[in-house]
Amino acid sequence: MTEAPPCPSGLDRTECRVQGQVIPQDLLGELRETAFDRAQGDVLRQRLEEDGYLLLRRITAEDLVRAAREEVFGRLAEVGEIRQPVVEGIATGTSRRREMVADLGKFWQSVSEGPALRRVSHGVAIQQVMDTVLGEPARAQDYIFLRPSVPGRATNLHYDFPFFARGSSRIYTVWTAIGAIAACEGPLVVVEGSHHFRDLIDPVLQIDYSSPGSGQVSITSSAIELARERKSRLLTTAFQPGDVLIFGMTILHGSLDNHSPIGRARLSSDVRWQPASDPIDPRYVGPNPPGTTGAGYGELNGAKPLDVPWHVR
Ligand SMILES: O=C(O)CCC(=O)C(=O)O
Repeated sequence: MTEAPPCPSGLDRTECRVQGQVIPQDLLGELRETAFDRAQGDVLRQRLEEDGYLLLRRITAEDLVRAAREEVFGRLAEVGEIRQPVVEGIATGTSRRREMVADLGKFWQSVSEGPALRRVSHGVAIQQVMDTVLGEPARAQDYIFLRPSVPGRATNLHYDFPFFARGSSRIYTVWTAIGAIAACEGPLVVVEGSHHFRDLIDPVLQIDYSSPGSGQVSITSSAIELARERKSRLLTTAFQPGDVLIFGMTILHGSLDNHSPIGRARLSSDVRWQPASDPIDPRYVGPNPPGTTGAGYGELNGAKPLDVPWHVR
């Protein structure tokens, strides 16, 4: 991958910001890496249980990741949002998507279903990883959350339960870095030990996800204060192309701020995986998945033209 780093590579701690604030050094930590070995499913499961997540480096080959990046950013360049050369992912700050596209949801579905992207998000490499992690054949939902996150966009801390609570009770998110993501480009962040915060998790598990009003629990108060009060840390890393972070439905996660000084969009995908033998939530599978609300791909933040900021899921 040829993109030049916009801020120092590696985890430059001074570049880690959340909700507009630099994370104090004592509240910041690095996600622990695990080596992927197909013969060591037990070790992976134990680590997932302990840490609440698995960080596996460079799972998908770099040429496939690059092709996916070029495909997605190429589509966004067509609507005036990304500059050439598209692999650099530099946002123009403007958008012609509304004028050029009749249906924003359909447009986003077509980007989200690009063949090069799918070779990464649903490819052989991640399939092998998830078969190994689950210890049985794994299946991915078809619906994909593709996130070109420009400066000004970030994801608040949240638990994924009850969002993906129908179907299997053994669902994992596989979040994939589609290109390098430096500390200033809004990498994923996990709250250390938050898979044990019973006072937060238990009420989340009580949510009646089948009632129309039920939504996701998003922590909009200060992430830094939350880490301090709980004697925890915000864990992140400088992601490399093809890295994956795997986690369950009950760990607090979100993103750091993207404050790239050169306006680079951070590109990632997240997809839910589960044992193939478990029932699957019909909202997220099939040729036209209805999605959580029934609006299909149109309900996703990715469907919003890149000139719109967001600070929610
Ligand atoms: O990539 C992000 O900003 C958030 C990802 C996320 O919330 C997820 O993978 O569940």
